[in-house]
Amino acid sequence: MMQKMGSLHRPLISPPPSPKQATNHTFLVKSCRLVGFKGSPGQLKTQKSNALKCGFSSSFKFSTSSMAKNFNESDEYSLSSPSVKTDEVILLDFWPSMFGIRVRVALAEKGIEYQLKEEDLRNKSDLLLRMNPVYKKIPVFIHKGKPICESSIIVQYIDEVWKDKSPLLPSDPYQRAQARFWVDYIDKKVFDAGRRTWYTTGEQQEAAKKEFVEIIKQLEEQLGDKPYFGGETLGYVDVCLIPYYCWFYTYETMGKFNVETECPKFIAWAKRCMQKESISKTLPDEKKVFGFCLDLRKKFGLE
Ligand code: GS8
Repeated sequence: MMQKMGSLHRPLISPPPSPKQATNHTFLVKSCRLVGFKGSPGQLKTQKSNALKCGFSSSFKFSTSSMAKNFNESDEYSLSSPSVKTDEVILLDFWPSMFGIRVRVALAEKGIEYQLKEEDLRNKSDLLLRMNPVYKKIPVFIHKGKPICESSIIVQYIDEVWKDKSPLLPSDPYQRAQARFWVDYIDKKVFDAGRRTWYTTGEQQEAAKKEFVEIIKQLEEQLGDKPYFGGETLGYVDVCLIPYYCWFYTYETMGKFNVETECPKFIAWAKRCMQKESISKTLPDEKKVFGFCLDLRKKFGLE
């Protein structure tokens, strides 16, 4: 049975319901609107109790990027900058998603205010289904009412529209193609191998650990002696790769291995990135991600 589970291609944080889970959705974040909370203490209590249902009683924090605002379709916000209206920029997201985190990091790097709408992936909002009818997945970036889907495409879009601050993609076409190549490599390799380090057991898990380290070694080689994949400054590859770092604790603890011993330069790069506020304030707490995954493993009978 374990064998079968590990070989299935299922989305990491929205597994299909098993008969056991079909009646129990409490491990999912249920429509949490916690960012920039402005409600009454009573409302806050309700929100906390929803959060506790998600299984993060000890580690749950009511804070994320200061750039993100609580979303409500009827809400209006006063704007700090006339050129960036918060009602123009909405992100449909789910907090542990490395794909969503990419977009949040890009927005933080550029200093763009936005409204964050946390999705319940078991009960997707009409807005998500309307904005991403093809894949029905987060993240979806809605700019002036128009949706952009797929995290790497969203990050490129953000870079093109807000080009004045913190350019992410190189201006040289060849270098740009190289950056895209590596993000494509990350998309094809890191997510899947990473997932298998914590979501499988036995031989499959052993193979996943080896594969994961090989992938990271390949990336480390590409980094070379540069401070960032983008060179002297944070770039497109960095933004698309760093969200995985808050999952490393889960991969390493559940897989019982250590990436740093094999890839010290890669971990030094990740720590360097974490010194940037746009990243440290955006990535969720690694222990919170771990708690989330532990719950999933239990639900799937892997614990
Ligand atoms: C992947 C998005 C994705 O898998 C991207 O944006 O880069 N290639 C896309 N989103 C997941 C959550 S993160 O694992 C999702 O929305 N799943 C819901 C579902 O599959 O129903």
